[in-house]
Amino acid sequence: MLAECPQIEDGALRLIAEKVLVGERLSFQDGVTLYQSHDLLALGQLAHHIRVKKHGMRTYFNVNRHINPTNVCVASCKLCAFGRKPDAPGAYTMALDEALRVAGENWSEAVTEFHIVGGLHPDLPFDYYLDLLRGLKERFPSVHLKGFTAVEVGYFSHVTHLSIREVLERLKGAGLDSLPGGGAEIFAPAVRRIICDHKIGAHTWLKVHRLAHEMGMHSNATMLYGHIESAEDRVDHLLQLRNLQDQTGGFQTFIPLAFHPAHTELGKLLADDETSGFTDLKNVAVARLLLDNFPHIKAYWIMMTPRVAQVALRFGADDLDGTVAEEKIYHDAGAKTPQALTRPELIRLIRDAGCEPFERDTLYRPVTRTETSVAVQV
Ligand code: V47
Repeated sequence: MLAECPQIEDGALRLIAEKVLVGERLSFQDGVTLYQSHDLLALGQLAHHIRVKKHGMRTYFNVNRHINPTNVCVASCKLCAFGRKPDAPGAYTMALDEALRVAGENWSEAVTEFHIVGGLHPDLPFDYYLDLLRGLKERFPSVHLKGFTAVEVGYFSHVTHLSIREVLERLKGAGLDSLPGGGAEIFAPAVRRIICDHKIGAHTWLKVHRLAHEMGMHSNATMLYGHIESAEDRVDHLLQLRNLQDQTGGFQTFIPLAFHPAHTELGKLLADDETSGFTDLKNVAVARLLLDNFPHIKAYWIMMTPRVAQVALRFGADDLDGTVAEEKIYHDAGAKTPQALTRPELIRLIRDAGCEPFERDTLYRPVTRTETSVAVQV
């Protein structure tokens, strides 16, 4: 394939290309070199090579729904526009029956996943979350419950005085099937102190995921980029994830998340506005190249727009996430993307990019549909 990339002029990048082509693991320094490179097409071509080796042109998506039971949050993370103090305008907390009603809105047989995350509420008892999971499982037994970031799990442990393992066991016992990848941000303590001072540190984030994997649950991982972090911080973050994955194999998907500055304290500190399409594609490609043991890289269309997410399918990504209905965290931070896409819209984006749509459940098993079940769209 090097013959197919004669345009790689940078000697260091050519050496990395050779490693990628023989399946050799990339080093910390390789990661920094990749981030420093502006040869996006070369990065994309190498990442696409790995994507094709792992998945061919198959491109995964699912039909899911986000449920954010509360935006009330004791933390005041500078990166976040979603969290509110209890008495602040726009603060909300759903009563249990309301959360169950929201889950069932526009309900169709097509939904296979509820993605449940929220703020760190000062007063809601842990039983609220257990009852929510039980209620969802009872009403929607076929739907996978992916919920609670490691930050929420750490907070539940803090307020209940239960160990993290016990919290996870109780959540699992109430119906939780897997964990989403949120709250990872950037592991480097100096950056974390500024962007999300009130959150658990890297050690606890990784511990929550390690324990979940040991208990047989899968999870995802994210990285928030495009703020004050350096290339070295990003590579360090990715390699810490790769290291845990070597030990547990429990991660399914990595999702690079671009920082959206609107209505955030962090946004006021930054000279630059939103990330560029170039940076978004680079982060997808570098993640695909460094995270050799992660099965999937997700181009989260909500965050990078459907247009850039579609292009990312040829820069290392093999998953577009899902229909999402209805996203709040990014839209509170100024995202101009729609709050939902339909199944046919996702399929069209994938086909347009010359890829093969593959509807999956949360565990990447195929979802087969009858004529009637796809006739009802979310
Ligand atoms: O952890 C919060 C990020 C994450 C902002 O696991 C922000 O399948 C940008 O983790 N600008 C939550 N990002 C979203 C998340 C996620 C999304 C889709 C799929 C999955 C999955 C996980 O959103 C937070 C934080 O990193 N975030 N505020 C902001 N202003």
